[in-house]
Amino acid sequence: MRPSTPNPRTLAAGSSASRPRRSARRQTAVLSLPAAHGPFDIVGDVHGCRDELLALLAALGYRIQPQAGDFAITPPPGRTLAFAGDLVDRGPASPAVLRLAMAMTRAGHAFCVCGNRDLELVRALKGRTVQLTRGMERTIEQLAAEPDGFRAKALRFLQGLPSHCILDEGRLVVAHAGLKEALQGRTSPEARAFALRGQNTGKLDAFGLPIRSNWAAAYRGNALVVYGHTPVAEPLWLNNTVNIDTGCVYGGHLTALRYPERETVSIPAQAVYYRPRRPFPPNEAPANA
Ligand SMILES: [Mn+2]
Repeated sequence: MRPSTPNPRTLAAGSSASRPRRSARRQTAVLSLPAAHGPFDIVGDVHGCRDELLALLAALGYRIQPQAGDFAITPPPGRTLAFAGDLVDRGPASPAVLRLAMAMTRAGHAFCVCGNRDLELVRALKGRTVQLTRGMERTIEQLAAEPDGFRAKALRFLQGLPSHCILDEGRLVVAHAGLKEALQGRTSPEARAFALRGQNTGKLDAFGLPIRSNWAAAYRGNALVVYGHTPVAEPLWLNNTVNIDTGCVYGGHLTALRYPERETVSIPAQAVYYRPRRPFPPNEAPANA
């Protein structure tokens, strides 16, 4: 059960709120690029941490040039950036992160899979009632300060994000919450739900939050699955899967996996931007607060 929220509000993007409801259920397909062999730089949950994203891209050898109050970013020759989803929420600069991801995608330098927070923002931008919790309230405020037209552009971008990506002849899968082998390449609601949110065990932890099933422990697939969604103190390798959400927005690190090198590069957060209900790093006593 979701907790009730103090202040449900809506934020419409242009006129999209008046569009037929049917469009809300549009399924975004799997992005299948078997001929894309990389090399790739796959970035974990950014959650609006623009400064750390720029520092990470610089560390990965991307050229960053200021341009009209923003940045033009060029990958090292041959490399492509991939975002593992959850670009937004909780952090200080979600619109700037969206702008960066949108520009790089448009230029063919990046692609991005959808995260559960990205999907929730789609709902908000369509004028649906959303819960202003878990950092969504900050994103809504930040978006309200953006020029006209930006929200509609962001909505188009976010709506087009695939549930997961299959790359390099099927040897590499990028999915926000990971994806078990049987669901890889599938467009079913089950596959989409798994890729965006993972699977819960039906039990709650001491913080009243759902305990997620550890799909990676049972994973025996041939594809390397790169994912995020559940913050970990350090990149977590298990059975040909790797979790690269190292909790930047919680004061951890922003991490990228270089593929096929299978090396991770991490940049420390400049601040604790958000305090989660479940303490970060995991398995550490909650801070006195
Ligand atoms: Mn997530």
